[in-house]
Amino acid sequence: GSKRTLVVGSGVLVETVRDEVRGASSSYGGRLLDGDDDGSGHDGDHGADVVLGTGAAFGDDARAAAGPEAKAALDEAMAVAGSAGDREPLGREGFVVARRAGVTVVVGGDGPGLLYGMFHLLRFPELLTGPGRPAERHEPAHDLRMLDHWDNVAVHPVMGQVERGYAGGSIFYDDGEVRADLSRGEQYARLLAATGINRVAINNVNVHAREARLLTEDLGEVARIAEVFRPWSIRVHLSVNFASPIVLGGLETSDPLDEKVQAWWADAAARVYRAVPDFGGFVVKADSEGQPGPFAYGRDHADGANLLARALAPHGGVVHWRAFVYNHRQDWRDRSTDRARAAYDHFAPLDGRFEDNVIVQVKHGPMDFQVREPVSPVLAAMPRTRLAVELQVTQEYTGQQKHVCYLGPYWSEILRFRPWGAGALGSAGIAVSDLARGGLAAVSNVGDDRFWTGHPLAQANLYAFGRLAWEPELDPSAVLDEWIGLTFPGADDAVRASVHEVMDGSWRTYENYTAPMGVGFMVRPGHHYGPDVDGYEYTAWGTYHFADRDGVGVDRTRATGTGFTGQYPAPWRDIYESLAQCPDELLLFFHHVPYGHVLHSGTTVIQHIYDTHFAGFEEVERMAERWETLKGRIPDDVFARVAERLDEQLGSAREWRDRLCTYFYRKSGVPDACGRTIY
Ligand code: GCW
Repeated sequence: GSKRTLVVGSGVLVETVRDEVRGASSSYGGRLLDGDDDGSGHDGDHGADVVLGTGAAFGDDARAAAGPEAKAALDEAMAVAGSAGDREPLGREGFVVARRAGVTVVVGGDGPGLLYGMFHLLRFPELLTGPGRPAERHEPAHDLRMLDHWDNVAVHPVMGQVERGYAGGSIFYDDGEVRADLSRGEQYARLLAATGINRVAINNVNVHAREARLLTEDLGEVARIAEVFRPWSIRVHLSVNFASPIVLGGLETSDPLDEKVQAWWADAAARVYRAVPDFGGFVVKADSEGQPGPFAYGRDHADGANLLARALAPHGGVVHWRAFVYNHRQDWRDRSTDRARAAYDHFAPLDGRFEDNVIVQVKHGPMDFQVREPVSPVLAAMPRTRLAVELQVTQEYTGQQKHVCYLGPYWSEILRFRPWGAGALGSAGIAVSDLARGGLAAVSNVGDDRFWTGHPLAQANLYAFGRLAWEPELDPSAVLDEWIGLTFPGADDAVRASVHEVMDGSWRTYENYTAPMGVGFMVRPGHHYGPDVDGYEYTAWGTYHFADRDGVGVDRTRATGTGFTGQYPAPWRDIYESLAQCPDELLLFFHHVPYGHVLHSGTTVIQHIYDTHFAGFEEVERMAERWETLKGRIPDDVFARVAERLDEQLGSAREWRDRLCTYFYRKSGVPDACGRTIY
């Protein structure tokens, strides 16, 4: 409505807030009150309807400008922003919202908090109208909320412009160069700030020759990108190649204990900070899938990570060192090697050896972003290390943005997982999100596609990641409703309900028609789209299901298998070990079982495979029907793009269903108890 908004404070981020209010006022009516009127914002007989400011800025002048009606809300907000008892004063990124006497006040801890507070009002417009509301204090659970781009500067012959990107080209690069026009990046920065993201790594963790040069020759270009993010409180990070001293510096070694190597990195870091004073730090994939690393010199990953950490420390930067280290040249005949064990085996022994500014970044599961995996045991094994949990927003293994797959519920389960159980007396154990003292990171799903994410509904995953990184305890279904409300403004309740219906259960639907009970993969090697049950079975990648005529699954028990269950603390080491206690949805991740094994659900493994695959396909049919009802009730282009992708999803789900059912029928010889068509 025609709100009169006063913004107080100074600095880049406060200016951003002013610009936003000015823009919103000119589109929706209302007015930004500033010094231009009569020296105060107070004109005629009433002051501001909305007051936004950083805590430090509310002196007498600002209070006078806000007008007498704002006093009650302002006093209350300031009190809640302050310290009390064992409560600390509001941090820089925190904000307080209060509404009294018809005035809404947002107090930001500092510029970032003010920015987040403003977006909070846009998300919950009811805070701008209606009756008073007691002050609410909001602060992020994690200081580091990061998106990683797997964007290449130069188009890679196999992986293209964006590795595992399903939304067109890169918003930063165009075949070999940083884009001259970064306006798309500006919109992206604003979008990310609105979800609460505050860090972005702008290049692929697989750092090829062209991309390596971002660290040296192209620093001016990196600075241009950083400039785009700065007004939105987002710091830029670079993925770097561990062999940079050789590749870029002409040295003969990149041994972390070599003094010349150390000096090279110290110099490199100093140069980066001269170009980008608020640079965030480095992301490193080392000794993984062909990337260079410390192993070449007989050093370990603490030596490697500390090398970079020491170079960055004087400037306030951090190293995100990825724990995704495993043998990708495994012999499938070798049953003693278990890829799931690798991250823990490499990293848990190093706990306590990392510098303070090292963050070990751990994929949420022990394998690789499958539709269902247990939570990585590394997250409970390194109490003296700052860990970050890495999620995958880009849908590499979850339908590649051709399928609807809302991942909020999955991430919520992961972040709420309690590695030490919930305690016999009901006292909660520690949640994974509390262990992640290095914050959350996720691979972005955004490209230069007109809908940003290829599938318009995949935007919800980007949104949910930001929201859950800020507050891991949020209900993912409510987060979905927030996204629907923001994306389809003005839509009626029935439209919202239909979109919700299509999306909310879509992760479990995807699971239903793909690899069963946590066994994973079964995708086409290389691009990872569509079914290929034995595609990886005899390869070097360590991703096997071991199906034969009698049964299926990976024996990861201590008693008879790879011993992976022993990487968990109690009670999970025992729950997962026990065939009787292991949750159905993870059964084939932990156990090799006969097809006739009876699940907790009461059905057999083989019948469960048939049932879930038929059900999954039917769920997609219902999603598509439901979507049809939205024709003409939401923007046509969005409707059409989603409809077209649902067609593809339907065909793909059918293919998954029939291949999986046929495969297991042929292996087991057990017919479907319901007599459905199996080929
Ligand atoms: O999931 C796998 C992907 C690779 C990726 C790798 C990683 C960037 O298939 O494309 O490489 O994970 O996380 O490093």
